[in-house]
Amino acid sequence: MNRYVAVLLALLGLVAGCGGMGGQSGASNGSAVAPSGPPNTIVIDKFAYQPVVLTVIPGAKVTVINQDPAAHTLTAKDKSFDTGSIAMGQQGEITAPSKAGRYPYYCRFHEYMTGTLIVK
Ligand SMILES: [Cu+2]
Repeated sequence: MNRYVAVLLALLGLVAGCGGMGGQSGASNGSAVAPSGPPNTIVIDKFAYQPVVLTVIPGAKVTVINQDPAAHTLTAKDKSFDTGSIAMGQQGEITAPSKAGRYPYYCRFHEYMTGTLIVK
C-alpha cells in the first residue's frame, strides 16, 4: 500500500515538473494510456495549485486534480472558467478561453489560493 502512495507521489512529481528523487522512472507495464501531447494538468495539494502558472493553447482542456482532504475550486477571477467544487480525491476540468491572455484564478472556498492560466 505504501508503495502505491509512493508511485502516485512520483507521478505527481513528474507532472509538477520533473524534479527530484530520480529512481524508478519509466518502464511500468501497462495501464496508463498516455494521450498524445503533454496533458494539461493542475494538481491541488496542500491548499496550493501546482504549477502556479500554466501556459496552454486557446481552448485547451485542463484537468484539475484535487489531492487535498478538502473541497476546492479553480475559478477564473473574470469567471471565464470554473471547475465548480471538486471533492477530495476527485478531479474536474476547465476549458481554456479562446482569447490569448493571462487569466488569474482562485479557489472560491479559500481565496488565498491563487494561480494564473496563460493562454497563448
Ligand atoms: Cu480551496
